[in-house]
Amino acid sequence: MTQRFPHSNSPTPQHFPVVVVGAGPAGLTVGNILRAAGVDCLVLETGTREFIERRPRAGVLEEWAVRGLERRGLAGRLLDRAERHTACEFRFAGERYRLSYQELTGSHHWVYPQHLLVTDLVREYADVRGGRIRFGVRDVRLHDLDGDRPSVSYVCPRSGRREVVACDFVAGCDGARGVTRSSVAPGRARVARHDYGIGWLALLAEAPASADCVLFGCHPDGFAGQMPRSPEVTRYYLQCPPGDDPDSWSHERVWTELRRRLAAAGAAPPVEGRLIEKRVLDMHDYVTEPMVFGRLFLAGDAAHLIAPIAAKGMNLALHDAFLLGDSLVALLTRDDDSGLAGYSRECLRRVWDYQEFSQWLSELYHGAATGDPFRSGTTLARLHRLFTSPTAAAAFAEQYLGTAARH
Ligand code: RFL
Repeated sequence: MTQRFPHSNSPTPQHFPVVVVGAGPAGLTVGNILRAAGVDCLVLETGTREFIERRPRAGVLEEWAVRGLERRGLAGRLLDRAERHTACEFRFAGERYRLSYQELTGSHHWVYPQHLLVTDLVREYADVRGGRIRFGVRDVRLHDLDGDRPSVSYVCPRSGRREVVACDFVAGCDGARGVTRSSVAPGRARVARHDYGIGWLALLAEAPASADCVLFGCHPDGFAGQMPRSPEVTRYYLQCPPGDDPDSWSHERVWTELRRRLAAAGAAPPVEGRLIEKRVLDMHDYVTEPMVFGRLFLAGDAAHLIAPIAAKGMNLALHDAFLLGDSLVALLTRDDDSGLAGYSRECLRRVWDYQEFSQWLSELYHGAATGDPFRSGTTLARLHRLFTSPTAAAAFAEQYLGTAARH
């Protein structure tokens, strides 16, 4: 809950036009946009710089998102180092089916590990654009969000004292486990949730990928996915029961299942390597509506979570951040509030579109493993349709690349 301006034991409360809570892709992009326009802001982050620059997560970026970063001067290193992906491959019923989405949409994906993007964004924000950022903060609290003098307080890791920062706006970019969403008074936000009832064992292997593109294995024993990340590291997913114990997945068991579920005629088996990350994700989504509460603007996973089924979360976080950063600049430098007024509506259109695609794709991945012969039959029909109907393939490609002219 938002709290009254607290008693401060910091010597002089400071003021920033914008306080950004969270230094992930969303928060750092907002911060960079503000700094480029000469707007002062403060980013607060619970992790250390080293920690956020090493945390592996996403890797697939849609082309419009990279163009958005490029337009804001934030894609230099990414465009030098990222890999361009133009196709994906489905494997089912022992066969492989390649879908060249670039041919269908003229658009492609970029593969660039999230922690490298975060590293680039921190460097640009803090070292190049002179933005202020406090790492390792504790117990962040939001105050007076409904007034025109909100503030954010936090415990400083060095002094152990609570510092208070007055501001005009708070950007809540602190991800799924942050505090900004829960600072909204109960009853003011509608949180829509969806639970897939499925777990994914998320793995990172020290090994090159066995194919030049993303692989989706739709197998009666469960989904398996391969997502190239870099020449040395590959991400894999294996469907498992939600809440499964990652330790029950030995090295041998993981590679046996990956080989089995990704097997197809003429396909090379996955390249075995040391597993450097192994954790179970319980697949679920949520959407918070609206995304604005007084002077608090939520962005990215703080507002909406999308299971990594269609690799959409970081793309949505960037979409929100572009809109929020540009709208705050318009208001603070030109007194134009039109962007902020439409912020929530504009973000949510793409959010719901991507959530719907994710649900649709989930059935494609997991339907064959339900044990229900009816759902197995319809899943197989859906898969075949992608490779027999150019219209169905084009619709898939448009949604997978996020290229619809309007959401
Ligand atoms: P983040 O990245 O979680 O950043 C939030 C930051 O806030 C900090 N924080 C706080 N700071 C201050 N005060 C507090 N109280 C705080 N609490 C937390 C955190 O330390 C962190 O630094 O949110 P953001 O910026 O909204 O970005 C969202 C993306 O990180 C997320 O959607 C993606 O990682 C999702 N995702 C994928 N998205 C894609 O677009 N393409 C992909 O290929 C893709 N693969 C994935 C994924 C997510 C995965 N996991 C971890 C569920 C693969 C996986 C395995």
